[in-house]
Amino acid sequence: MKVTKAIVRPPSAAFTGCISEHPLHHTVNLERALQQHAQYVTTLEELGLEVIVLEPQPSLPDACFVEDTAVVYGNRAFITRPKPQSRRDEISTVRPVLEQYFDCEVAEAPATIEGGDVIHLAHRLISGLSQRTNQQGVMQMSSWLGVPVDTIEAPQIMHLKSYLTAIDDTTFVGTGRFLDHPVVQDAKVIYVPDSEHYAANTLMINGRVLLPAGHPITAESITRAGYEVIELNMSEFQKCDGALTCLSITF
Ligand code: CIR
Repeated sequence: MKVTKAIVRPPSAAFTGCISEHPLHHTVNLERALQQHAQYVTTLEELGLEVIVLEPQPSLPDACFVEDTAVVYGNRAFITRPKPQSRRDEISTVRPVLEQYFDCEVAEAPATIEGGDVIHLAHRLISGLSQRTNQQGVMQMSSWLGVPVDTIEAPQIMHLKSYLTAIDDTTFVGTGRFLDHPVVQDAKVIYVPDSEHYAANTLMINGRVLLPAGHPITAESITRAGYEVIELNMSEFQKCDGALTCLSITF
C-alpha cells in the first residue's frame, strides 16, 4: 500500500512519566527521545512522505504514540478508545486532524482498542485481542471501516504488533509466538529470533523497511528477502514500551 502522509507527535516533557514496564524506564532521556523522533520524521520525509506534526501534549505522557489513537482504511478512520484511562484524552487531540482527511467514527464503551494491535493488509486487517483491545473494539472497527478483521487471541500481551508486522500483503516479520497461527498461514515469514524480539515491529514505507537499530540478524534476513532496510535508533521509545509503528499514523 503506497502511503503519502504520516501524522506524528513529538514527546512532551511529560514523556518520562509514560506507562511502561520496561526495566530501563527510569533512564529515559527526553532530549535523546526528541533527537530520535526528529530522525524518524526526517526519514519519513526522505522517503517522500508529507509529515503532519502535531503539537506535543504536556499533560499526556504517552501522546507521542499516535498510532494507538486511530486505525485508517480507505477513506475512513476509526478513532479508538485506549484501554488506559490516562490515554483517553489523546483522542480529542488527534480527531480534528483526521477529520481533514477521513470520515471518522469513534469507538464506544465497552470497546477498547488501540492501533498497536492492528496489522493492515490490502483486503483485511488482523487485530490482536490483547490487554488493550477487546472483541467489541474489533467489531466496531470492522463495521465502520467495512473490512474483515481476523483476530489473534493474545490476552497476555499489550499489542500484537510488538510480535508480528507485515511488510507486504503476503510477508510477515515476527517472533515465533504467532507464526503458526491460522491467520498468517500461507504467508511468507521472516523469523525474528527471541534475542532480537524488538525488531518484530517493523514499519514498511513504500518498499523500504524501517527497523530499530541493533538487530543484525533480522536486518540481514529482511535484506536477503529483497527489501531495503533503514535502521533507526529507538532506544528511548523502547524504554517506554513503544516502537517504530507506534510513532505514526501513515496513509
Ligand atoms: C503505552 O503503554 O500505552 C505506551 N507507553 C506505549 C504504547 C506503544 N504503542 C504501540 O505499540 N502502538
